[in-house]
Amino acid sequence: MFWDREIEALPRPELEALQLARLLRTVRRVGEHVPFYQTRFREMGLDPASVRTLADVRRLPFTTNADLRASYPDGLVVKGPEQVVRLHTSSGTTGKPKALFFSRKDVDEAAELIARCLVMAGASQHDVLQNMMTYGLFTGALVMHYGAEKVGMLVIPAGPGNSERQLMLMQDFGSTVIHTTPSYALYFADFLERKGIDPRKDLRLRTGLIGSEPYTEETRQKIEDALGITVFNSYGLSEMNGPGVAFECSERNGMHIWEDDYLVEVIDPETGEPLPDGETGEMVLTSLSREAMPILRYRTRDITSIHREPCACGRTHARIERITGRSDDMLIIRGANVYPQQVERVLMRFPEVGRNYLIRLEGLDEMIVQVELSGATFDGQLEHLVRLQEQIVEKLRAEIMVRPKIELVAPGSLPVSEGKAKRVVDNRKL
Ligand code: DLL
Repeated sequence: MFWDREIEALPRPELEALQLARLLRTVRRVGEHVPFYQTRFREMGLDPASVRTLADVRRLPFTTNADLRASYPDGLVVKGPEQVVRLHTSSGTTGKPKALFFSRKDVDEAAELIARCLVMAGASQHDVLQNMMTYGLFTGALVMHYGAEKVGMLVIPAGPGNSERQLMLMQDFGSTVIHTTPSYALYFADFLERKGIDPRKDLRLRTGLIGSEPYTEETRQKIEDALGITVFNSYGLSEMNGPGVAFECSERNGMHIWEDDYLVEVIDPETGEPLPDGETGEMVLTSLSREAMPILRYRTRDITSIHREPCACGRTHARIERITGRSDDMLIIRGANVYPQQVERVLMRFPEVGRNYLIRLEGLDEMIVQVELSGATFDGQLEHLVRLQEQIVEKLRAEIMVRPKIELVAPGSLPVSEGKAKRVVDNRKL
């Protein structure tokens, strides 16, 4: 099923022609109306009129997280006739957030992209969406909300947390689709198990739109098994409208990135040089349709690869691989490079492992992984637990080249946040 077949299945030459027209328009507009880019172009000796092909995108300057923070509150906004109608922010871990502005057309286009994603996941106006993301400055809930209304779904703006109320809403209004993070989906599955609710029998859930945090294929499997739903990976970032940038189709072999609105590159994060399709590196995105606040070559820091071969679903837009982490997520532990996702992949392959984990780094480079067990395993025999602990250490050592200490803990005992999961606590005194 397509929301807008014409654009979703546009033959690639036409898609690229559309991209080029939009790129040229974007470059011209920021060159005329955004002092930040005017300065950059001048410093680089770049005449915006000399940008003529899609490959010329490589001659444009990168925009970084630091640039966005430095231009807070509104340094990147186009000083043009378009009315700005909405503000979102992306919270950083430190200091000021990044402020993102939307024109009326931006709000509408973001909703269009969500509508494409929802229909791609098999949703229709007969569905009830329980939107369990945070409403407010975060893009996650509101952008999804507008898109789901466009499709004609009944949207329940539940927001995150308060599992009792989530369950009540699900039961009373027959929610069929949930939108949440992988960490909350797993937490909620635990909650249902503790309440003795069998989602397959007692609820009408069918589909999970799960994103906003990295997660592994193993975690997807856990969520699907625990909630009896099909999980679609959903990728986005506030700088590019929030959710709806890339999303899985029914083939679930990568996420289609909406190339009519986003020009995607993958680069070597060290050198900034472009990498060929299929190679893994940092994704860089240029917004092609944003009116209020276009961004050129945004360094997402998300690690993935891009594939442009045709997809069996009929869509022509490229696919990106599941994000394996962020270039700034990488931990250096005793000289080894470790991504939290590697740890998650190993842990979630153990059926005895429950639904949450936390990596703690202490003292002089000591790695401790706290692992929640499933209910049945936690109540099991001590020898079994000791053996399990050893097996986890061995599998992790083989994957990350570091021998961690494993602490097996009770289900539901590790902290969960309403927003994004915090997987690493670094208390090292190095
Ligand atoms: O998380 C937007 C969003 C909301 C996406 C709801 C999907 C669903 P930010 O708070 O700006 O925006 O965070 C963006 O989150 O650069 C990635 O590092 C990470 N991220 C988002 N989706 C995924 C995903 C929203 N499916 C940052 N897999 C991005 C891995 C993801 N990482």
